[in-house]
Amino acid sequence: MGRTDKYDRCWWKEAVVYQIYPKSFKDSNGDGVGDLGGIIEKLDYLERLGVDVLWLCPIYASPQVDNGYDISDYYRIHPQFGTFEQFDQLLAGLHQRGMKLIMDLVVNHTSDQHRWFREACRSKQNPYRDYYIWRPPRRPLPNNWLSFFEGPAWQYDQDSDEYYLHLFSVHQPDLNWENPQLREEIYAMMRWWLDRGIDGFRMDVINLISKHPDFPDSTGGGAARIIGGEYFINGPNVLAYLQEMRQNVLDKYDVMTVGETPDVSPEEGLRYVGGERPLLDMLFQFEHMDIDNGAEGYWSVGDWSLVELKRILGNWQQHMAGRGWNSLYLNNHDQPRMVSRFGDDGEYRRESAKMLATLNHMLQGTPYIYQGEELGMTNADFDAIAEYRDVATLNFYRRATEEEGLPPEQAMEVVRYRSRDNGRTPMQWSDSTHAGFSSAEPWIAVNRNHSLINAEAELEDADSVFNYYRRLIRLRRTHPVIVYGSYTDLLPEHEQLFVFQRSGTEERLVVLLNFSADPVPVGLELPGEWNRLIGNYPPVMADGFIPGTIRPYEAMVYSQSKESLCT
Ligand code: TEU
Repeated sequence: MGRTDKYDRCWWKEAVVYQIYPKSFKDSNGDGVGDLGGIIEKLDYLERLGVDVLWLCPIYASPQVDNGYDISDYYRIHPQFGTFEQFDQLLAGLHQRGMKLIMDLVVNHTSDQHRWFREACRSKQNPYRDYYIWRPPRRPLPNNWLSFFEGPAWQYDQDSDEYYLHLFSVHQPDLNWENPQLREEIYAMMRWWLDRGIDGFRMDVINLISKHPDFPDSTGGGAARIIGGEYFINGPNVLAYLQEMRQNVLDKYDVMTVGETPDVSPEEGLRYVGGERPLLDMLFQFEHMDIDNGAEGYWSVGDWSLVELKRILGNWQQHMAGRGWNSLYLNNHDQPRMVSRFGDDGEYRRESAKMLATLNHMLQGTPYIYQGEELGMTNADFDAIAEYRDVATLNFYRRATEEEGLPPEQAMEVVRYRSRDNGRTPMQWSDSTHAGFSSAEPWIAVNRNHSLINAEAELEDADSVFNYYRRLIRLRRTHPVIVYGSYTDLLPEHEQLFVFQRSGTEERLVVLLNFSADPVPVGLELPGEWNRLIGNYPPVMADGFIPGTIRPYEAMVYSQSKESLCT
């Protein structure tokens, strides 16, 4: 890898992560729901793609109100997903292939069916009562905080005449991290999974675990995108808890951690991932995911601009450089598909899928691929609300149409754009019935474009989105500048082009991306000899030169050796 001793090298910086949403990945036992057996079947596929790490969304015991983010037992696998025998087989299969596994850690809340919560509900004296957050009744509610999934964040418990806090659904009561015993239980559970051999955690809404002890009413003035957020996002003790977690658990293992952190700025982000001994390895920041929020926030759609996207991503690049580390993602199980959102899911679907992939793999940070992204999968394209399954989507639709009188067509327009189900339709493995995902009717409908977009076709076609991803991932292995080089935006004000430079000890790259359906002149002086590394169109110029015009949704990466410039 050349003179890499100059870099602060880590395996998780060099890795490419693939995110699996188990319910929608592959069904092996014909019940219409994806499972561990299905993932095991597809290990060769993942190895062929070339990814290093799998991130598995929750597979724990759960009533599935929020598809597994409502956990009723951290030490059991939900029977629909499989058994521990299969889990161990999956882990061994990955490790044999030199791949790693990280699991979702969901410890801001549990399911209301968790034993702790059931005990807590028995009486105010129960030792588990304090594992959750209870407030005495106050008219009309303990405070005005809202849940991420609609309505007040408080639920009344008749038996005890108290309210409990739930920042997500009513069936996801928030844990009380103030309680040291609860924290110890969580650390023990983490050690238990790590001792089983897993390689790290993705930590669900980890910056929400510490709430302001006075539970004040929100004046709505904070930057946070949800009422009350200023009192529970990056709360007073969150860093202390993470420090304790590191000391009690993470320091003892060579693992990777990525914290999911809504509403974190790069400055705040550095408090988690910066400094001599970072608390976490990297974060999922949300700024670029909030770019198209409309005037009424998340459930309204606004315009986004490339200049703003570049500003956000560039700002994270700059802040993390040499101080922290970025995670790179353009979609996941909570977000619309990236081609439908930032590219063109019609005429230029393939080109724009590859162009966006180039962006995600060429910035500094660890790229995350969300299942199906490597096929250029698009938004769900459902016609009726009855086809949607996501609790957040259905809650929004009910509020909008029943409480606020929004015409159903208007509510559906937002749902079709924004719904988390856009990313949750089954993986499109083939053009056969149910897209080869299952032999039975899937729990959520398959996208009707599976006859055109599917893994079988992608694997065969040398020019496919899938094979472009393989090439991108391979480049990372041979060009350390992709992982470690510094970042400079060369055209920050350009409205259609994203052009940036990466500069390492031996090599310089220029990445040129066209975010529009028009051919656009580059208008940049890029002296010297350039070698084309990858592109999503056939080259027009002889090697050595960068073309002056970029075609619709074109992506190109050019490299220049620094030595060649000096001699
Ligand atoms: O998501 C947290 C979160 O912030 C989302 O609810 C977000 O507001 C929404 O998806 C739009 O951006 C995590 C998980 O990723 C999500 O699947 C869970 O539903 C949620 O936590 C609760 O565990």
